[in-house]
Amino acid sequence: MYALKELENGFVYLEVKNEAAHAKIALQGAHIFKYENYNGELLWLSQISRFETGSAIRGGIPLCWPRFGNLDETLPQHGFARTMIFELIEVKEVSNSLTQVHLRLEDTPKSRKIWNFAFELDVVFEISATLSISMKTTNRDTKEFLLTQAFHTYFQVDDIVKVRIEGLEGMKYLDTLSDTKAVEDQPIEIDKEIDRVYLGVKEDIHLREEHKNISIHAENSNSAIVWNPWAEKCSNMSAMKPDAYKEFVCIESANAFDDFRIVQPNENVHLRATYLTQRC
Ligand code: TA6
Repeated sequence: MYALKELENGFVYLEVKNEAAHAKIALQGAHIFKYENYNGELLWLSQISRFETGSAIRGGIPLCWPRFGNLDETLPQHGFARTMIFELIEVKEVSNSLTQVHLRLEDTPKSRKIWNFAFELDVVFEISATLSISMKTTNRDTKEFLLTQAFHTYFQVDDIVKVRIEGLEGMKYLDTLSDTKAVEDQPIEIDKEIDRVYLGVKEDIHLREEHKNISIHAENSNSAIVWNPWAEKCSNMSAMKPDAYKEFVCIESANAFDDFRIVQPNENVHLRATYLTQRC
């Protein structure tokens, strides 16, 4: 089953239900903000997130595109895709337990004012017992463009201090809080603000909790960001309750920093992530 639904303020989202999962995807930003399977809810969503045109939903999987971060001051932080309305191209119920959703964003006079390139951004979700999401960027211009991008995925956790992130051991990272570089020497546990960009990432990342493991498999990505604002920054973040930091961790499969892409005219670049949840 699937249906387009509209909030009182006109905010439109697609609801998908099949035998394996229940999901909700806003047309703005092609932003999935709910994915629940037999293991429960995968994604964290702020209790005070706005659902308004022009404001990115706080939680779920914001799409950072055509920039990750704010190194390019001509573009908003994490780019503009997450506040643009995508066209719903197709919903395909492949089986009783797999629904494919295809959305597209193309350049507009509004986008060209801030990023003067012709492009197509195709986002495809596969909603089943696992969740996968892919972004395909096609350069429809006559000149090449730089692309950095990420799935800024907010994972719901039972208790942030009991979380353990494995798979990044041995990876170099940039600590954006201290602007220093280091090598990860152990599984990541979180008891303060963390904002690290890992480079050279090739293996799956595992988010482990007491009763749940989430495996993150990324394709065409060699960078990943681990972020939690902790208490002080959380209290200053928009659309986040002061203690929300206890409920989520962001693990973001990316093409960020040195892992950027240059997209040539009429060529395309894709980024894909698949999330497998297992009870233990
Ligand atoms: O991915 C980590 C990060 O870049 C943090 O530095 C923090 O800014 C977070 O993204 C949230 O950014 P947003 O623009 O969604 O508030």
